[in-house]
Amino acid sequence: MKAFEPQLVYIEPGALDYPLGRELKEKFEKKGVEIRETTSHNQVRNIPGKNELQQYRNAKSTLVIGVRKTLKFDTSKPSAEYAIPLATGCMGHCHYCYLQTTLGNKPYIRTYVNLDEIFDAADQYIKEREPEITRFEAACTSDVVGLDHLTHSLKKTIEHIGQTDSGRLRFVTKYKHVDHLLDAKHNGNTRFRFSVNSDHVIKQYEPGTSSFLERIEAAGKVAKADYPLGFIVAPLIRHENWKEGYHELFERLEAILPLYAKKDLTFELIQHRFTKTAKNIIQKRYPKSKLEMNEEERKYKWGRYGRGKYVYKNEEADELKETIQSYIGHFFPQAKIEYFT
Ligand code: 0TT
Ligand code: SF4
Repeated sequence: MKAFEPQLVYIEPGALDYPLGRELKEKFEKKGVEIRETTSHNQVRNIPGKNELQQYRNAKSTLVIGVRKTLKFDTSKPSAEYAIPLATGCMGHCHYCYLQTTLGNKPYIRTYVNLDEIFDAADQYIKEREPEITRFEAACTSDVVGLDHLTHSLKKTIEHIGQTDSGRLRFVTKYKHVDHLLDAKHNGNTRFRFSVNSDHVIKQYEPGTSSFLERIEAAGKVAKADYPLGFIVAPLIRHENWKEGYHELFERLEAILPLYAKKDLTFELIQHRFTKTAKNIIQKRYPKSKLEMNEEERKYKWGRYGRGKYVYKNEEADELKETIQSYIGHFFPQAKIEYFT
């Protein structure tokens, strides 16, 4: 898996008021990538492609260099108190990805260059809660690691949070491109998580991401660099032979992970969910996908603002939870399971 390189770059004029904006412009000029100026990211239209599907595919290799205007952070339960905005969008093509609905018709990748303003806002949130710890999730709207070899904004965030007493950072990735993050002064304040799944789920539903082995190899490096390490097992899917599939996942994980990576380990478990809107979008964008989204076989869970979603029925969700918990208990008895949702 090669590190992401955009095919087309848009720059919002305000972005050039910031050092990172100017640096990125120069970087892509040198690489010879086509650069277009735009007045605002809402003006990013005309993404090439002769139909919607092609435009969607091209958007996923388009990078917008922009300024984050709202410095009010969203909440991010259950993984953290707040979502820290560094980027939106992702180069991956996971069929089940919730960004397909949450980002609406803006599937391009957008990175924010006004980092000092974002860090000031984070500092305010930390201060309000002190002496309580405040956790920031950097992976709510993007896979930031997959992009960071270009921007290093995650690296700067890691170092910024590393300097705080009560701030913590966490993010999750499916990419192996972690080398530049290994020497970041994280001070133990960042939990570096990798998304893992059964072989079936990774092969069927996660095109455009690093392989299982690549992710675990990267996880070993991250643990060696003394980051607290975690795994998100998501989405948990009851596919054919799922019990064997997930058993094999934990068995392989245990066998490959070096010993030092096992001493401070967390797991987060998220069952597959979808909305009606998501189902429609997925069927358009990945028409051959075998992702199972049969409303009759699911339970409807009411959500805020009428945005309900379909999850597994209680009995099936319980079985899923207990099975996975027992595998973790067996292979990683010292690890902490943070939640099942
Ligand atoms: O499969 C998507 C589901 O996974 C969502 O319901 C959020 C959840 N999730 C994602 C989670 O439980 N833990 C994580 O660490 C996440 C990777 C990050 C996250 C995102 C989160 O913890 N809490 C959230 O509220 N989100 C937001 O959910 C981001 C986005 O706006 C929204 C999508 O439902
Ligand atoms: Fe979505 Fe994560 Fe896959 Fe990117 S890697 S497409 S953010 S699920």
